[in-house]
Amino acid sequence: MALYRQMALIRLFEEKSAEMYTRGKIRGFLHLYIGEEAIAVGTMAALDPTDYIVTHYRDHGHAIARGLDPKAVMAELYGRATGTSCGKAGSMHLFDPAKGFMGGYAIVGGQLPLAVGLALASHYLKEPRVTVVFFGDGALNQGEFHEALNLAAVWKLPVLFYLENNLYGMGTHVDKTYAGGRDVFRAAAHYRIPARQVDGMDVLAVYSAVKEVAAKVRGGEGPFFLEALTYRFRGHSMADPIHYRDAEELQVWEKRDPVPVFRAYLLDGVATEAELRRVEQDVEQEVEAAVAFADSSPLPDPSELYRDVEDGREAPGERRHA
Ligand SMILES: Cc1ncc(C[n+]2csc(CCOP(=O)(O)OP(=O)(O)O)c2C)c(N)n1
Ligand SMILES: [Mg+2]
Repeated sequence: MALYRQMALIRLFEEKSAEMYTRGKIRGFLHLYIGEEAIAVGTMAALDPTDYIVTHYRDHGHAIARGLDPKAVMAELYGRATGTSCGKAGSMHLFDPAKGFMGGYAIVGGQLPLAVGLALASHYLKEPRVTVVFFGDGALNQGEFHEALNLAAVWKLPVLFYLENNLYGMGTHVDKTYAGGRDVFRAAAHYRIPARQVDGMDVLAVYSAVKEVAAKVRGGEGPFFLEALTYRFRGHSMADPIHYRDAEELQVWEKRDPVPVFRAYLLDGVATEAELRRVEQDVEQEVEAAVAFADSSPLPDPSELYRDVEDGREAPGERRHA
């Protein structure tokens, strides 16, 4: 039930974000995680609170599943001072080191070397910490993807490379950009990193897979590569009219929508309709509260402009997230 609640929360949060973007309350970029919720929710449930998460710009689902407050996340999307990064980072750069959430990153693949660095630190400090780094199929062809896998393997670092293969990078199908074929997880074999696929539309399958492979990584076996097979139901960003994919393909994947599929599973002997409704009402209230919080929060004061920015103007020790 907790897994269902989180998936329903992320779905509704994303739908509400789209609405608020259309109303002009959220500006700039907005990339929705709708369709991929089972990955974030199943994964975070299987990790330890001390683990590190590093991710890409499609990061709202990961952040909420990791326990960042939806109010602070919505306020960040709105650019308000009460947001996770004081309203100065926005949708693509959610961040909360207290939760081990080491950031969403906008540069495709840029998070991979950062994750290897975090894992190197854990290795030196002998901390039993796993660094999980999410990336999309679009990151596969970046040089730093290979650099990161290679170094992690050479140094046997505790990092879980986590590919969310949703078949598209912006408007381009993975078959047109990646020469290695559909079983992308095989890319890890070149670096002798063990790898497997998981059904990214099945929250329980994700949970079991991550439990198993995170234990290996934590136990000192070196990196692991997990490929979750998934699909994004919306465009790349709010600016994308999705003319490039056919309606039939979407229909096939929508039948596997992780939220209603798991709901039906629960109804078959785990929960009653009334219990599920209560969860959904609860989630609606939580999302409404997040919107109300963002709406009533102030914009950052202009005097904040240079705080937390690496331009040498701030006094040492002044940084909030230090
Ligand atoms: C280095 C770099 N090149 C290009 C872009 C522009 N860009 C933003 S998202 C994206 C596609 C990434 O697709 P994928 O990794 O599959 O992630 P998804 O959006 O499917 O979650 C591109 C090319 C970028 N942000 N960074
Ligand atoms: Mg993709």
